[in-house]
Amino acid sequence: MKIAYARLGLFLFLLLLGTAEARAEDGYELWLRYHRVADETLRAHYWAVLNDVDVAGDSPTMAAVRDELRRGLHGLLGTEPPNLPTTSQKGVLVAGTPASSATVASLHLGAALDAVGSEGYLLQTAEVAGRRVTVVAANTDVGVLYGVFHLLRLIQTHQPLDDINLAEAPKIRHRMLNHWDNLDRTVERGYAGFSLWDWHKLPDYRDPRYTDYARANASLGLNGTVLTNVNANALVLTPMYLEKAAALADVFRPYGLRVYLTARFSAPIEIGGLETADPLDPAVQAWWQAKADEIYRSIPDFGGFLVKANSEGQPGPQDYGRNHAEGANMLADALAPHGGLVMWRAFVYSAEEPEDRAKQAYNEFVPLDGTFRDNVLVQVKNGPIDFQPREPFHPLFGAMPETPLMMEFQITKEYLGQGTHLAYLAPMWKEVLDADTYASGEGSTVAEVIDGSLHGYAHTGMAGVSNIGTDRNWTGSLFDQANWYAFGRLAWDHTISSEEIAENWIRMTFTNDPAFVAPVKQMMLESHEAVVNYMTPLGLHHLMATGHHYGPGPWVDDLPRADWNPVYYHRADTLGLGFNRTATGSDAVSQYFSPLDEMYGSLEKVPEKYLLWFHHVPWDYAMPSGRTLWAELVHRYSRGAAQVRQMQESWAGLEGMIDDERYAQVAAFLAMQAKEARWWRDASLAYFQTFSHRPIPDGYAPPEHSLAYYLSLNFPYAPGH
Ligand code: GCW
Repeated sequence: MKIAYARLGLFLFLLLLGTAEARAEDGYELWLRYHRVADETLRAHYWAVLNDVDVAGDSPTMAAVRDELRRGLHGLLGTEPPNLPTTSQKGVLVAGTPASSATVASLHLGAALDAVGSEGYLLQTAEVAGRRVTVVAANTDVGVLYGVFHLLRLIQTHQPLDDINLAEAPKIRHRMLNHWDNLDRTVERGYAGFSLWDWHKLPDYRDPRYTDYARANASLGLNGTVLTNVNANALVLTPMYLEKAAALADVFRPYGLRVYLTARFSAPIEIGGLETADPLDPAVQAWWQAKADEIYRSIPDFGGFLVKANSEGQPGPQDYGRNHAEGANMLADALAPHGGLVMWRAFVYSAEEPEDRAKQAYNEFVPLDGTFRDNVLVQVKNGPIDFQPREPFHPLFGAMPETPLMMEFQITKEYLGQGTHLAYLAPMWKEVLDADTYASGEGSTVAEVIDGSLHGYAHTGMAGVSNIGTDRNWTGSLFDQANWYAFGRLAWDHTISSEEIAENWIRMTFTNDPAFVAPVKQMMLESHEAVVNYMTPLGLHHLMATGHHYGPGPWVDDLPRADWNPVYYHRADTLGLGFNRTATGSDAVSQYFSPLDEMYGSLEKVPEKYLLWFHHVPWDYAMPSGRTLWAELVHRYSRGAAQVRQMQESWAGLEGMIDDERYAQVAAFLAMQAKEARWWRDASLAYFQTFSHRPIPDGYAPPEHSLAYYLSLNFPYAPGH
């Protein structure tokens, strides 16, 4: 079926879709849930404004635009206008670029379009020949696609389409998902089934789900995806797998989504038959150059390599006495002729080094500032340890003015309740993005570092470790969809509030009913703090059980490396609790710019949320609340557990407002979360009490079981490991 590029009446435009199949409410649609606008007046308004649809251009991307509009408008508006009298003035929707659409060209949007760049768009109400026109205009087809998703969002969230005047452009250039997906389809830290990539059936079978994945990412403006785990397998660089990756790239291309792969540093040995992977060896360099040429022959717009090197056992340049820049630059040189990038991770900490793990990446990378090639970005986790429920921002942000630093967030909730707990992560990410590094005096936020405005980086990026898998609802838990959604929205524009993102998501995913939206938004906004409270309050960190990281394990002290043990991080003893990172301890505070070094280093001035991150604090220390540290700890753990019970109650009050299927799954998961929050609280307090030797204060329940009971729990097959 070929759609004419000329103007079509909405009725005709939608008719060409055919009949929509009824779908069960299983979460598959994500936030792209285009269900009928029930309010007839509003629907009549949309019918009037969008009475004709004029989508110009015949590229695959414009075909995707037409497909999405048809799907969206068909679902939201139905095939026939409501029985209400619509306004006499019928409008037209025009979507295109000045090159593809005569109407767009006639509007002379030059300067405004210049300002939104190659991926941005304008969404405007205009008048052409006396007729109201709603214009989605961009410089490129993918910009048009992003704009159309925005328009659909306005309708999904029931915004009227009068006098729109929006200009949108991404603040960050490389907006990436990182899949920690293995070639055998297991997913490291994945809690939503197996990998979406069915390598065995690729390239011949292109699961339609790949297209829906691309649609979802494009709806957020994500433009890159790393298909494979950073704990990399060199096989993905062999011809057989490159052909498979190329098939995925073909599916994703119309949606503006580029494919990247992880490069195992020792690949020249493993699949190239060389004796070494030394980055300064000419044969090694030639091998990577030939490999890059080969990749670009099948994936002409290949994005580049993401690399984890000399970290947790992965091979790297240090195996040959070379530094991270020498390793990254060698790969960068191979990719440069093709315009490819290297995203080199800064998540390194050495097995031999006795230094505080929180300090090691900074020590390793700051001296290399300015020595990386132009097509290298250094990818830094949000905090200096490892995706904990709360960490202060990583001190590398602001400390490498000559090297583009990109942000790595973890969307999958390895340390925040994994596949079931409701934890909306936008507030956690915003806390980091909005943190002031003081790198160039007051007002130098982490966001300004990574969006390039502070140091003028040529490349800017944000990566999110994916939480997506084969589960029908994509993310295992429905509320984990909100984290994929929030990551994408923040990668596009880090200034949007957590609240606005949550509100959009709830309306698009569930319903616009304010009686549902308000309490659910409240739950979401408080959920991250609840997790911090029942797992790691007051700056505690890395207390999860070994390996799978499921459940509490603050007592673990027998792992081969000191810094894999929770006891390394909490340092509980009879005197107190917490890691002394002040000048009398590891002096990690000195890696922060003034006045943060002094603030974090002072017991009086350190923000309470980071107290035990930076200080070893006596059990009877008087907290701002008037409680002792011990009593405050009991209070926080108890509050976290209570917050979850509160969420459960709020949700119970919403029964009947959405479909039973999704309601029931959330209710069941909240019940699990309540049980596990209590487990976290009780196990942690039972354990810390063996050091504090103080009673549980009046009014707080004692742990339900003995410490021995919690120690005996064992989950050999917890997922994601
Ligand atoms: O968070 C830790 C995880 C590892 C992961 C590592 C990393 C991919 O426990 O599973 O490995 O970080 O980020 O490299």
